[in-house]
Amino acid sequence: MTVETLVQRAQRRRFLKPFVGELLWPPPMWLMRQAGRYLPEYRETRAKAGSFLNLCYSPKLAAEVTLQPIRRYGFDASILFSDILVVPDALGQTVSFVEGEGPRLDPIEDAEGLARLDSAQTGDKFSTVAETVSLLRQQLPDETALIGFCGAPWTVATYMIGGRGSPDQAAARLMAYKDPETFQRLMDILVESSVDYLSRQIEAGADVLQIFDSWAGSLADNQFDRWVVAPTRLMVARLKEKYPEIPILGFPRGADQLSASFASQTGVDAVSCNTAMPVSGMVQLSEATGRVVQGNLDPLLLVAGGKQLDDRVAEILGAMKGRKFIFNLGHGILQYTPPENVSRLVEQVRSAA
Ligand code: 1CP
Repeated sequence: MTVETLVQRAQRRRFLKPFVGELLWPPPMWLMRQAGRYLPEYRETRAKAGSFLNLCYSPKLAAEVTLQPIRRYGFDASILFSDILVVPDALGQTVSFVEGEGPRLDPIEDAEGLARLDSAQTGDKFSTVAETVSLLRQQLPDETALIGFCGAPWTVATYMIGGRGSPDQAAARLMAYKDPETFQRLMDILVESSVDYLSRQIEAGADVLQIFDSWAGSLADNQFDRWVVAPTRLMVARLKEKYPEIPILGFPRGADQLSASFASQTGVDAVSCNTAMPVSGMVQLSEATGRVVQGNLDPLLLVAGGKQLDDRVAEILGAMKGRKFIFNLGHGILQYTPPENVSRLVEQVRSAA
């Protein structure tokens, strides 16, 4: 397949300009989890779909909810509507979403549980998601970039082993200490299936990828190198070999001081910073790595609104001006965010001088 060159796509889609080294001001912007429950139109489509996974596997409905925040706010990028847990689901693990509580999986406890995963059967579900990407590329405005994504192997493994979200990811960290061979096999399976999943998204029309490592911050530095850096580096290498024109954003949430070495060792084109990263840290990261930096407004401040929001946005913009920067939140938008606060934010970023 011939992918249009990045330089060509960047002429039409301003989101891509920082990736070809063009400094752009006001900076491009989008918000993590920009499609979701804070929007009444999302809640309506979500109700129509029935279950959350059904929404992920209904290309027309998934495309519709992806487009909703673009219609409202005109962000520079849209992100495919899906979930990081589509990969374990496609591998045959039982995954469900309990209303108001989050994901539940039948946890993998040992090598035997791991042996029940079946990489050979992922194709149907992955191609259903790829169909959403194709629909989106037809329906999106030509100037809007389309982000494909998956979870990083470490973060996806925390759910597969813990069976649910947890504050400390103890179950996965314990297995990684006690049985690193089994844990490594799980990483290998996830690298393989995630590269396949992302490749299909690229083939269907994704412009850029983001790899979400939401729980990267819970690991000691040696474990971080082994379970965050190494699998991500492998994924990036495999993807870059096939698709050198597709930029990759990494989101090692909570990596803090390890962010710069994460960037250089994995080969990602951009690093997304969470809220706890100081603004001065984003500046340093930009200088030390030369990569695109994305971040990092506190999602709770977007709920609060008002002068504090305006001031903090101005502070971030002031520090990042003149750098390859993408404006975003430090983590996903919260359910109780007033949609009008998002309008106010968009207006402020768009009028950045
Ligand atoms: O019922 C609903 O509507 C459920 C809420 C919801 C939504 C809107 C879930 C359940 N997933 C999603 C979509 C989603 N998830 C997107 C879509 C696109 C967009 O950004 O607009 C993306 C990129 C994700 C990624 C995701 N899912 C992550 C990584 C990013 C992050 O927020 O840290 C993680 C950890 C998940 C797991 C997950 N899925 C859903 C929930 C509530 C969770 C978190 C569970 C926990 O508390 O650990």
